[in-house]
Amino acid sequence: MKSVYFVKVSMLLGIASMALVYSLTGCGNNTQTDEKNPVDTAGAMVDVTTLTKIADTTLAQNKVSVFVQDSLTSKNETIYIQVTDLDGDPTTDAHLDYDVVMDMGMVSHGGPYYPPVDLGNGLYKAEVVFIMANMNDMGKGWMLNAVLNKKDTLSFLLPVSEATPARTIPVGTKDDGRVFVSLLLPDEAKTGTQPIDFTLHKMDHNHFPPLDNYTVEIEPFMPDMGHGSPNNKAATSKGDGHYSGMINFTMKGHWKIKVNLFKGGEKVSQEELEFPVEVR
Ligand SMILES: [Cu+2]
Repeated sequence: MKSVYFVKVSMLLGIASMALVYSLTGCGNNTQTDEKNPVDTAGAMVDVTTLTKIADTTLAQNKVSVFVQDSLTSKNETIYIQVTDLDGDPTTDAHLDYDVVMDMGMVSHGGPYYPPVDLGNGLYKAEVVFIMANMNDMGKGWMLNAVLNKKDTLSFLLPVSEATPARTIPVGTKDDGRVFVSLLLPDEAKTGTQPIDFTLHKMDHNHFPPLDNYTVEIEPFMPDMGHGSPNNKAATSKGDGHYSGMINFTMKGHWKIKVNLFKGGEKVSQEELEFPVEVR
């Protein structure tokens, strides 16, 4: 309890001071120009009817809707943006860009996000890491600013609540300062050996570049029973800040995954992170 609170407060202070530096230096360019290959197109079979619409808006010729899986929490999330004509038929020739900003009242800041992936049929996938939750009485919270066909800018308020347990945690590092470590495993997992994915982003003023030169060492253990598991594999870089490894949950129950960042065989994270997982 106490440590969670501590992480929140220290993260908030870090963000506030960063945002202050940002506004003082006035480096006003928050666009990620990195248009590399899409991270993955595995989501190409997304069925919009299974998603939850959280916002929409109607323009002169188009309707733009924002969908999520269930709801948004402070972690690595996938958002879907759909562009249709006024009758609801997909607009296939649209050009879409976006960024995310958190308005905290006195300050605002960005967060890590990836260029949109065109899934076809007017549907776009946007991967965003919400490094904190919206806070009551502190500004408008997270906003997604979409730019349609390089002319219409649309702002959508995003309801981002606290992820419990935490899935995106900042940690100090030797070379990259504060690094946001995001676990992409669901809150509940099944027994057995399975892939485990992370993303790593650092904070450079108001930019959040992905980090590729790490190894994410994982050690699952059961705190109530005092044992771990064999045959785990550290998560290694797949590019664009994405990491993949293998984790083995040998029985049902309450597990914790200890996480440390390594670089060139040396431990470079300043403290060990712990991600709780319920295995059913
Ligand atoms: Cu914030």
